[in-house]
Amino acid sequence: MRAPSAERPVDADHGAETAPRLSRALLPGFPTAPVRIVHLGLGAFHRAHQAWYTQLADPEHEWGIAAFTGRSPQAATELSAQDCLYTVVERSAAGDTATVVGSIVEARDGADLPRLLDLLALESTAIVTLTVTESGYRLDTDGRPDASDPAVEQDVAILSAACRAEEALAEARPTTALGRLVLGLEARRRSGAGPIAIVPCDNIADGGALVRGAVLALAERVDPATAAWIAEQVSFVSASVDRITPRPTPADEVAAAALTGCSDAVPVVTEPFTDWVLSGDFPAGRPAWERAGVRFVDDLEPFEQRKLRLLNGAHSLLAYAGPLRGHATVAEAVGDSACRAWVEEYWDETERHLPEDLDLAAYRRALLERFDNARIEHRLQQIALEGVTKLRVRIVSTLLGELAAGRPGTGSLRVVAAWVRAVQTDDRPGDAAADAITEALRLPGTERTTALVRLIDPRLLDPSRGGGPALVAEVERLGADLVRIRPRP
Ligand code: CS2
Repeated sequence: MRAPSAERPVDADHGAETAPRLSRALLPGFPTAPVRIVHLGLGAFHRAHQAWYTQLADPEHEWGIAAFTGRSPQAATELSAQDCLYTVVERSAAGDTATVVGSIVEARDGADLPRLLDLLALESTAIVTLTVTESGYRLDTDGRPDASDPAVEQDVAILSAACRAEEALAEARPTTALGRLVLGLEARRRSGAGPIAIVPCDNIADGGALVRGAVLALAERVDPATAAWIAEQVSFVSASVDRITPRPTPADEVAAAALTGCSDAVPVVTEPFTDWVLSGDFPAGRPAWERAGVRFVDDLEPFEQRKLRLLNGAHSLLAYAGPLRGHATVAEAVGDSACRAWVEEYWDETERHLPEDLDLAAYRRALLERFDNARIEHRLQQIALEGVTKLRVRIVSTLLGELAAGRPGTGSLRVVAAWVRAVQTDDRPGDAAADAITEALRLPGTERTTALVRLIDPRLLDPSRGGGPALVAEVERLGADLVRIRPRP
């Protein structure tokens, strides 16, 4: 759903170099709101989405965001140097418009745990939002913290020591997102600051319940008292989030300065379309996000499944099949009639597993229009990252549904086949499961394909579910097809 835009005046004469840097002193209308939201995972998507919505919904400036980075402190340093103001450039096929956003009031290195703990211990902090990527939750296929991940196990040890000894809390340095969250929640429990809402905003299904289960499982291993408090006091909200936001490039700075007349070292370019659907309770209050077009629903599943399977699933298909045909961006790939036909085939198949009352024909038309927007340079390489986690969330349910119905699931199997091909190229996409992929790649022929399919989901090899050797053979056949059909010059 498109929310109204809060545009700033533009001055096309200014260039990025000569223009004054964004600051709250320079621009009137951006008072620093008190922190009431903590965000984990400060990146372009958070800034183009949740922070953008918060500004639009909160003209009274009552809801400030303290945003913590993930691995590198760089985004916090750059944003802090301009009082946390930044430009959102909305790029449509027709042109650009710019909005300066000021709802982030503090940008912090994710390793600044003393500040995180201080904020979560305050009653005024009402919400924690997260964008840590699908694989950043470090879950196994059952949705529990992945015990084979050394960072998870290290955090269990750190948190166990910290939670049992009062004084050590401020000294603890967990490194995973959920480890940091559990530490922050323990600080809140000790301070008696009361209930809070956690809102995962990544492309995961039933994120509230998933993250609740994972946080409780982690807390259980650390300290049952912490777990009991979380179970009682913390609300986990599910979200479907949507706004195509490519990784920023240096050219974005020039575009932003031309629009606002201010220089901005960290602008973000995004599409005009945006959507946010939420389901769950906010026991300590929330911004009136509905003013900005956010929808609150009792049943999120149809919305999130439509988005994850149709938009994100097609993205993954293009991300692996597109480069095999010489394409670098979504717009290029979807402009190739072969790729487009594969997307349509995959969508036809997926539709059978989605509720009928979702106006899927209109949704699909709108998606093609968004993908066709060549002014948004959405790189396939960016989407291709973390294929194992993404395919599990985006593709597997449709594929298993097709197999259960006695059909071959060619549309979704092609995505698996394209991924299997893509991980065998020199330019292999990055993945948290890189070691397991490397191990699989050492195997010969069909054993290799089988191991890679198993990594996506072992159920695909289960004959009682319609999987097994015939499915693996089909993956190989579809993969060979993908590389046989070369792009026309
Ligand atoms: C993309 C998403 O990188 C990816 O995996 O599919 O980031 C996609 O652009 C967003 O979910 C759109 O809302």
